[in-house]
Amino acid sequence: MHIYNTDHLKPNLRHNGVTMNKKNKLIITSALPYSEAVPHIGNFIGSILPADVFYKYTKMAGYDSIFICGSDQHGTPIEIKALKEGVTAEELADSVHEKIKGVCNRFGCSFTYYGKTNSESNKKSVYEIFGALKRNGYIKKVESVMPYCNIDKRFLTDRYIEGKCPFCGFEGARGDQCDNCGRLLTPEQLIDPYCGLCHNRDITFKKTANLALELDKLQGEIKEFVKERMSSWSRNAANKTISYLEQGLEAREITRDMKWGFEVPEKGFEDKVFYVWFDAVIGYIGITREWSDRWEEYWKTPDTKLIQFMGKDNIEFHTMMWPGILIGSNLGYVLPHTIYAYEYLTAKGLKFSKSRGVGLNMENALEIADADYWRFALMWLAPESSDNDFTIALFVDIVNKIMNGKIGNYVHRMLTLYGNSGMKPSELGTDAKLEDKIEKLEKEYIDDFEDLKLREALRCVVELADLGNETISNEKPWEFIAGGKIKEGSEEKAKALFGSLVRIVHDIGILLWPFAPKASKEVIEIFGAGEIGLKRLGEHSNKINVEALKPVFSKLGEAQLKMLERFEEA
Ligand code: B3M
Ligand code: ZN
Repeated sequence: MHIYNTDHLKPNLRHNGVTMNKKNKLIITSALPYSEAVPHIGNFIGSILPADVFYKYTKMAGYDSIFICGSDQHGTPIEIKALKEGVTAEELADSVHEKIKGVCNRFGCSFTYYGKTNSESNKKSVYEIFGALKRNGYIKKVESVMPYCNIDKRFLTDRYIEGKCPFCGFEGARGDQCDNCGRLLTPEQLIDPYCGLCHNRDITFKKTANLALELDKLQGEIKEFVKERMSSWSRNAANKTISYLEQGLEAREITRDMKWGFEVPEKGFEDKVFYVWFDAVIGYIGITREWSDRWEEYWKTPDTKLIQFMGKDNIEFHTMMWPGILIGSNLGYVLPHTIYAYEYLTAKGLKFSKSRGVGLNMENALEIADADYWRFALMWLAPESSDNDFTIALFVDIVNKIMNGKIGNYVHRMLTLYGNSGMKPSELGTDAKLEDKIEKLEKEYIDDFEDLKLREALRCVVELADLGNETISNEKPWEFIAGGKIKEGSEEKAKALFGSLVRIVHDIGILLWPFAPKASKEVIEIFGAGEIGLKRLGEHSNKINVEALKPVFSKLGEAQLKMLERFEEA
């Protein structure tokens, strides 16, 4: 499944499976984090981080790409948390939004724009799309009975009613979804429901009318869309979607009996708001619209590729409801090209869930170690094809043995050797056998990215360091040096060997960029400033400022280990 065009890369780095000749625009998105709390690192690895890593790659490769993300601000949890804290929902959502934006920034994320769903531009998009869906005959009024808590005196929307899942039997399933099997639910489906606020069972089901999106009418077109695109999705996204489609789609309510959200512009529904997921997916468009007047150039160009990263619990909304909204409104927006859903990164068998309060959040994480360490280690463990368990011991091993032990060590050893050799950059040559191996690994790195195997791409960077370390051990470059210069008679061999080994340092600097941007910059600056791009691979002999060498990565210290242990008990 080769999806992108790599024509603009050096011939030796071109991707084999080129399927297009035209340079497509790319919109890369991450699922929008709820601005209810700062995400835990398990949420971060589930979508923002891989989206950012991939976006950085596309920039290095020269694509016309934008990276859109933002805070998902509506919904019951935020309304209720604000109620408890004595602030308005908007105040809470905006203050947490600023925090998330800040911490993502400190994590080195390079969003083209980080917006929020509760914005004027998103409201415009929501109303336009809703209007079109209505005109096109895909909105109907549905009467339903909704649970009402007689103690709290409010409707218990979505997750504020809990009970047993009718599908898997999980206790603590919520009114909108079961956290265990991932199935979407309606409150009436819950067995033995209780109020998620006061935990009482004094619940009455009351009649209320809402508006629903007629996904059943769109089923045929959604099926076509899924069939056509599925081959470039992650397997979990494809499989889940197929099984949902086999069961048949039903109309889904897009309005709710609550106050916090966009009010519904429809007679008789003025006291309701749009359902959070309706304006959240449209948020991808609304946020781009706030970013720039050029938003339509991306969203309405038919060959734009929309590449969406998310956690596996967001699959159904993105593969059925979201395309249903786009197809039904028929306003010329592109449909998702790639849906890439991550499995869960668990900690001691638990999901790093903000609602359940387990695990490290992004802010705590940065107090312990710099962003590069987390980015690298999390991508190393990225749960691409199955759930993965995060442990402190693994984190320590990745930092100490791989980042410091393999990469940091190689960069340092090799540049020190080069510094001792007295060679000028222009004297560096190439060792044909080594160059072959380097280029093979670099090509693999690109292929992996093009196939969205991000953790495999990271492994290529480490293999490059392995190649360098092994070559140093076998070829003993220090034996070519005496008295601060290359020994007479071995110039040819030394130039070739040093040249390729220094190239490895330089190229590691470039290829690290998506994963560890700060370290990448530091390495690249030794070779002269300028933009980091794949075109620069192998261009290591213009300038080498060995004096600028600093440790790229260091081992975790005692104090850091102590802080980590604290979280292990949490
Ligand atoms: N906020 C759910 C989540 O963070 C939701 C994603 C919205 S994407 C449009 O898991
Ligand atoms: Zn209650």
